[in-house]
Amino acid sequence: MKRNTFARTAVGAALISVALIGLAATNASGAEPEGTACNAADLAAPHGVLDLYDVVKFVHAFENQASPADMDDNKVWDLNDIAIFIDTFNAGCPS
Ligand SMILES: [Ca+2]
Repeated sequence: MKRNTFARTAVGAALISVALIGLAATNASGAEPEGTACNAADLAAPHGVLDLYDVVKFVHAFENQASPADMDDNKVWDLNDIAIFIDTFNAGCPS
């Protein structure tokens, strides 16, 4: 039980750190740097690379029921959206 609590705390702290780094990467206007997303899972800069920033942005959008996380565009945020995100993320950026 203590092990699970520690793991959750460590993962939570890591996610917060990544989110703060992501915020630092935004420019002065608050918009993300220019770039072209390589697929629907490429949600965060740097675009053209699928990484933890994209996962954090998806989780944040999913929690807030924001459009980037509605992967099948049906205005319902459910397991299907998570599955589509994972499949798209795992497909990777075209080389
Ligand atoms: Ca959906």
